[in-house]
Amino acid sequence: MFKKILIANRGEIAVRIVKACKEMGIVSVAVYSDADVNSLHVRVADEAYHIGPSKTAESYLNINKIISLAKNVEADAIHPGYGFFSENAEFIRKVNESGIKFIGPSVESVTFMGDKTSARRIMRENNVPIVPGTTEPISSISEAKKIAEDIGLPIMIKASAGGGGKGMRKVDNIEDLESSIERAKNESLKAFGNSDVYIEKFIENPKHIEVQVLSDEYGNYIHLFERECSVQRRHQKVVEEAPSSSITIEQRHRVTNIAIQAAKACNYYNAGTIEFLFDQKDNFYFLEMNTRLQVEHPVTEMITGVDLVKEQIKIAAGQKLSLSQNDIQIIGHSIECRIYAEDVDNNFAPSIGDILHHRLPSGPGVRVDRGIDVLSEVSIYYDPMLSKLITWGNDREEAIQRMKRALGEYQIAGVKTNINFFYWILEHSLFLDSSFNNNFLEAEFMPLVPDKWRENVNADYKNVAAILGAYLKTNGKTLKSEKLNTSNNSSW
Ligand code: MV4
Repeated sequence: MFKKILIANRGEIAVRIVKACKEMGIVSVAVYSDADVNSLHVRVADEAYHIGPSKTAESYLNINKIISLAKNVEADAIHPGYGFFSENAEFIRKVNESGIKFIGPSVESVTFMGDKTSARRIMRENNVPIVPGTTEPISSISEAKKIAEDIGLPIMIKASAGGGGKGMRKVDNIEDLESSIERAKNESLKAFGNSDVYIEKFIENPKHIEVQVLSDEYGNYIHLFERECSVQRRHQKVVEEAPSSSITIEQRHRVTNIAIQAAKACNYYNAGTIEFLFDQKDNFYFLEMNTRLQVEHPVTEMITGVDLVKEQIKIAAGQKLSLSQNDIQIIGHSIECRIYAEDVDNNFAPSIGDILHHRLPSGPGVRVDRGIDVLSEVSIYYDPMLSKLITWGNDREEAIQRMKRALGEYQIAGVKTNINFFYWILEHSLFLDSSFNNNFLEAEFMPLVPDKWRENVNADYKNVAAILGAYLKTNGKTLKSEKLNTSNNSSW
């Protein structure tokens, strides 16, 4: 087993990885930029090293600095977390060449799955259903026209180097095809340094269902069931849950089997996720494979009891999977809310500032994965996600009730948060009966007038955080403590 792991990341996921290291008796090494001097991951790791300025390109995304630091501190492995270097083939290759172990998949798996057209080709060759469309980049407008006519409009134009919805464009009319392709190519070139785009049939109102897989370096594969992530805003997931309450046992059986086939198709090892679009005609279509640990991994941990980060570390250390498929059972239901420092009523603009007060929810079935603490700072440089609030219940209803109870206990002051927004989601009839699809927030929330949506939220659960923040800022002089009772106060 490794003696020392360098964590090439920050925030809540770095803190999460430190926890796994501690449980395994492995020394954890944090890295941090100027802006992260006071960050929680720096405080909890066994060792912490400054790696440069706040801009990610000069710190968290500086390959040479991170690898040479890992060598200097004699780390025997690097965990990339998610984002940053987690799916960067050049980084993985250089880590491997340095003799340090990368905790994640091979360069080849990441390369094949990173190019979305090559991923589609590999999946098709291995009988994994893909969305109808092209498996090579578009080479001419006339070719694109013919394909669009064959599969029928509307279609999606997607960037080969994209993923997660970046560089995606819907085309409804054939007259718009040429200009849409031109624009998609330009955007893709700017965003990814590659202008290749391909075509997919547009799937109407799908659900996003993804399957967690684990595999070792000896060809053993298991799945840990699915997560439902259909509540998204601008391709950012907002609420995730496991298992999905929109699929039958037969559909679960089918999609998990397809996911294992997909992982085998690229000789995958370590933790990975296969994303599917699930349409209204009972089809699962391969969308992409995420070759990393995902933000929403805790809901899978909560329903299976498996610690995915520890499993990742064991696999990278060359151990065989100690779990077989029969060991993995779904127990209960889990939901995750991504708590962001943002202003919901100002188009979800990031809310920057110092964390003046932070008190976490607790009690039965509650977990918080956080990257912040009192006196840490939400800066402009990084994603403003503060924490992930995760609940577990014997069934979905209990998980939802616990989530609402925990949201009410969550106190944070210094930045605006989206905490109250979750009551609106968790009390919505489409969420409650699981009939929501990918269009849910766009159709149901975005048309609402700012601030008016709060009137539809059950007052019993309203969060005290905003008022508490105002209270702290005034040192208790102007606001009396009874104002903290929010049950008939509309200014929260
Ligand atoms: C699609 C689609 C419809 N048809 N592809 C891909 C990445 C994901 N973040 C959004 N993606 C979509 N790809 C085809 N061919 C619709 C979406 C989509 C979506 C999918 C699942 C959950 C939420 C979504 C929100 C907007 C668009």
